Amino acid sequence: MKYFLGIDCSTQSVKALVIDGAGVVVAYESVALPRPYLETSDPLVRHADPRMWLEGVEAVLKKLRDSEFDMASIAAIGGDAQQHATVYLERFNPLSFSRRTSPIWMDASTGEECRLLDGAFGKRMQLDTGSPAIERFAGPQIMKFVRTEPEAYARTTRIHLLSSFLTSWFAGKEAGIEIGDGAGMNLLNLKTLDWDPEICSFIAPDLIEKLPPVIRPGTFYRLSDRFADYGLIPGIPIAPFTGDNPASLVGCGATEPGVAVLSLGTSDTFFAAMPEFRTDPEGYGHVFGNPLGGFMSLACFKNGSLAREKVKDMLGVDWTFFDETAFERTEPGNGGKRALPWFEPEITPLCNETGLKTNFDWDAASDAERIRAVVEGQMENIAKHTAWIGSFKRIRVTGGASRSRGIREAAARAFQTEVETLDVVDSAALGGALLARDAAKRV
Ligand code: XUL
Repeated sequence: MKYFLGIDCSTQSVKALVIDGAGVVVAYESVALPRPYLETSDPLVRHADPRMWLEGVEAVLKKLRDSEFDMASIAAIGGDAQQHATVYLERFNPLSFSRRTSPIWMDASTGEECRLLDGAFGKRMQLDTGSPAIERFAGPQIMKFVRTEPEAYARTTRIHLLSSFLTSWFAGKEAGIEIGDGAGMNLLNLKTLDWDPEICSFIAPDLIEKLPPVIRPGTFYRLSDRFADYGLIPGIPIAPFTGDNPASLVGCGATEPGVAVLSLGTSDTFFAAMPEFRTDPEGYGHVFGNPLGGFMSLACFKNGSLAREKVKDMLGVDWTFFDETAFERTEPGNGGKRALPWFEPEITPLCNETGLKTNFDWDAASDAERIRAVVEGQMENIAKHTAWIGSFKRIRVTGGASRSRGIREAAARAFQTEVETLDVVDSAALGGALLARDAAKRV
C-alpha cells in the first residue's frame, strides 16, 4: 500500500498527517513549537527562530517513525507553512543564516515601509500583486531588513519563504517558491506570474537575484538521502510546500469556485477559489495562488482563537460554557451588545491600538452576554470584510473552534447562509498530503 505524507508547519505546532490513495487519514502526529515567537517589548514586532521550525519538522518525523508507522510506505511528501514568514540565508549548505530571526505573519512593524511602497506604486501594487503593501508580507519585511541591517542584507544570498525553505530542507537543495504562497509577498506580479522587477528593485537593486525562482503548479522535487534516517525512501517526490491557507483550500475540497471556507484557527481566515483574480476595493483582503492553478481570495483576522481563549480565561469559564452554555443563556443579537477582542494589533480592519473594544458596559454584563458579544462581534466583522469575495449558498467552517455550536450559529446569522462543519483533523496538513498524492501521479 502507498501512502502520502502532509507536513503542516504552523504558528504553534508542526503536524504530520498521512493519507492512503483514497484520501483517508491513516496516521497523525503533532508536536508543539516551544516559542511560536520571541517575546519583545514592542507588540508590533513578532519574530521566531528559524531553527525551531526545522527542529519541529524533524521531531514530528521522529514521532511518526516511533509510532511504528512504516515510513518506507510513504510514496510522496507535501506540506505547507504559516504564510509570510521569511528566512534569510548566507549559505544553504552548510546551513548558515544571515538574519538570526525570521519575521512571521504576526509582525506589524513595517508601517513605514508600506507607506514608502504605497507612495512609489500606489494602486498598481494591489492591482498587480493582489494586495496593497501589507505589513506582514515579505516585500515590506525585506525592505525593513535592507534599511535597518544593510550589512546583514549584503551577506544574504537567498531569501526564502518558510514554505520554500522547508521544500529545500526536504530536497537537500534550494527550491523555488510556488505561486500559492508567493502571492503573499507583494513581490509577485500575478499578471506575469513572475517577480515584479520594478517593485523588487525599489526594495533593493539586487533583491531579484536573492529570491528563489517562481515555480508553476506541477513542479516537484526529490527527497534528499538524509531522510533515510527516518526510514523514508530517498528520491520520493516532494510537492513544493505552500502556505497554510492555500493548503487548506485543497484540504477543504474548495479548489473549485462556489464554496467558501471559514477557518477558525490562531488567525481566523475566510477564503474561496477564484478563477480570475479580483481585488478587495477596501484593500484588506488578498489574492493568493490556488496550488492547483488559478487564484484564491483570502481575508485574515489576526485575533482568532487565541483571542477567544484569552476571553475565556479572563472570565474564568471552561470551553463548554464558552461554546454552548453562554448561547443557551442569551438571545441571538444579544440586545445589540458587541465586542471585538483585539488583543493583538488587528489586520482586518487595520487597527494597531490593542484592547477589548465594546459598545456596552462590559463590567455590568453577565459572562454569557460578554461571550456572545465577542463571538457575534467577530463573525459580523468577518462577514462585513469579506462581502467583496461574493455571496455563497453554503460556507464550510473548519478549525478547532468550529466545534462550537455558538460560533457556528453566529456565523450562519452574520453571513445569512447555511453553515456546514468540515470534519477534517487538520485541513492544511490534509491539503499537503493531497498535493503529495498529486505529485506522485505526475512522476
Ligand atoms: C494569512 C495569514 C495567516 C497565516 C497563519 O495571510 O497571515 O493566516 O498564514 O498561519
